[in-house]
Amino acid sequence: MKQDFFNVDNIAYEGSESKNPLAFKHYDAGEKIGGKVMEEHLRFAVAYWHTMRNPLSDPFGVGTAQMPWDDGSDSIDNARQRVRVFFQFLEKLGVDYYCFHDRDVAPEADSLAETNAQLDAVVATLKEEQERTGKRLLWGTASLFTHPRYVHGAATSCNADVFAYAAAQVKKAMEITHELGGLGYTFWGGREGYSTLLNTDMRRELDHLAKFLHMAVDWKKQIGFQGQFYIEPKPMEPTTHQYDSDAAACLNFLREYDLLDHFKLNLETNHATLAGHTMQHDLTVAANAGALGSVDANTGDLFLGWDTDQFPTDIYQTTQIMLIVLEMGGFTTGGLNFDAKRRRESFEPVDLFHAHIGGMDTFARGLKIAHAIREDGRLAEFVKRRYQSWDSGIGDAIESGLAGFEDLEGYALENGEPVNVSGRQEMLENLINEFI
Ligand code: XLS
Ligand code: NI
Ligand code: NI
Repeated sequence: MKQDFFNVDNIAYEGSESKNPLAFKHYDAGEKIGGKVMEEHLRFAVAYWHTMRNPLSDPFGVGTAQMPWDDGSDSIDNARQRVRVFFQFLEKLGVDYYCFHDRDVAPEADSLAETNAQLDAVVATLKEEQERTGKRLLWGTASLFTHPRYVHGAATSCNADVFAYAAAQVKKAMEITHELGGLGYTFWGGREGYSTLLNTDMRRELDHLAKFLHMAVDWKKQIGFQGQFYIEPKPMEPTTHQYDSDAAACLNFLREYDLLDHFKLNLETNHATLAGHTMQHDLTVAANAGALGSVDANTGDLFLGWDTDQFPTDIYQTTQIMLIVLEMGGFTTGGLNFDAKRRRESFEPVDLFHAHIGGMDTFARGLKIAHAIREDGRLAEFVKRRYQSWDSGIGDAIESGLAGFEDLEGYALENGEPVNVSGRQEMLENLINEFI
């Protein structure tokens, strides 16, 4: 592509002394942290929907984003032009992965057949650009929430025809993800939930959702798609209650319907906090189940109670995330997808760079700090010692199933009042701050 719409050079690492706003201060793709270079640890991805398609509108005002490359039409030429600009952006930013919804890349036509044909046409351009640049698809997905047909949900719609339509759409989205060599496929249940229980048969809707996912698993086998399936939890918005509300709810659903072997979770920071959890909490729940797959890297606003999808800037938070990612041995198929948008006031194309540079540098620092905390070892050692009563004696007997209530009564009568020691929360908070 000849025309450069950004007027920005490739973003380089200049080190922490640099005052250049269009440079990395901490993210140095090739720098080794532990056994791996930073780009392999962090596996950043850019979200097509926010970067290329989000006009930055809000409930009170129209979009403000300047997109000089976009003629505003639903033509295939325009869709292809966006793809080329997007890859130019990935190249300049130095990010290797991206994620998209089917409807982000190609417009919906009057019939499903026509829509699929349009999608194929744009996928050919995506493929060309992937081959030209070596960039890869971290995961694909289908938008089952934008079109009015999904007003009552998709797989959980009261209308069986809508279920069928959604199945056809996901089938196609899986096929193009496969064709593009995608490393994963995400299910976010945009409208899989309810606005009121007065009109809802929850049991039936959940059974249908499970059927839908089983069909997807079958289709995956049939087409030989080896990528990882993810479920992305979110508690609410657009619906009052979403069935995939948090990590624990998703895991319970997957276990109940015998789907756990086929799915991992894609956790989003702003969704965890909307659910009333820290991201650290949801990550830990998923990791404990061996189901932590990928991360939608963003953050919410302390004062706004909705999914504001802001770029991560909080080093404390990225440190907590990277502590858990390092503890599980790093990402395999997943990565850090910036499911994040600029503020409505940041409408110039160059702001896309500032936003991503900030997110990447914040995660680079989180990675370095988390690695240093692990090398230091005091935190892990403290936790290990806190549970040492379980390593021998009565604790060991309980854990090994050798003691029952009677044995424990005998032990407690003999042992007298247990002696506790402090949890030292403040000391540990100070310890973390030593590294930040
Ligand atoms: C919306 C979700 C969505 C998914 C992909 O809140 O985060 O963007 O990541 O459908
Ligand atoms: Ni997301
Ligand atoms: Ni979100």
